[in-house]
Amino acid sequence: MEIKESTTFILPFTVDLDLTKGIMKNPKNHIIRHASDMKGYYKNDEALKKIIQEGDPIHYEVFEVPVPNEYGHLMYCISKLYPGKIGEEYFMTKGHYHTILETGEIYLCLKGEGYMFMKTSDGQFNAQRFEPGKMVYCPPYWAHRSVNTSSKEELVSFCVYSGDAGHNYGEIETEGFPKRGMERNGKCVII
Ligand code: PAN
Ligand code: ZN
Repeated sequence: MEIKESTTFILPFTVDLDLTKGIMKNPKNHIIRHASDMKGYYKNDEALKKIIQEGDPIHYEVFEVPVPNEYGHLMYCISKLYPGKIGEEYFMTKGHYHTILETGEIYLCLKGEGYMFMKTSDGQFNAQRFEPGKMVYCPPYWAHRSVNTSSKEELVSFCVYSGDAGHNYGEIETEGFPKRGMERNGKCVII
């Protein structure tokens, strides 16, 4: 067997997921983002400040058992985005491009409802619906963010992407997405 320098040889393993709770058991990394980690992302800064002052609730969680960050390996995680709104805008993840732009990602929705918002650096925008059993394919070159449009349920997805993809948050942090998920008359409008 020839082992390439680019791709570390590791032993096979199994991971336990709890699909009803939307968690990975014994994750090695557990990222928790609170409302206070989302400064500058929402349209209504004042509404965000108020929510931070009123207890700074958890916004979303990511559970990972990481593999080598290398070509050939497949990174995977569970992403759990809580329901809520900042003003009229539904809770969302920060969103990012992959550092290696030419790497895509699969999101399998396990629970809840919402959208995957995607955009390209030349201004294209695309929104795909999340419902349990729907798999959204985020192709290479597209930045992506999840939006939870439920009033009561978490949006839980299982994600798989290339081990060497990396995350680039900088551009989304400053430029955002061309559209937002807003509640109008009890429904989500993308404007
Ligand atoms: C996902 C995201 C996860 C959290 O695992 O990292 O949903 O969203 P942010 O990274 O935008 O905070 C993914 O797309 N990984 O590549
Ligand atoms: Zn990603």
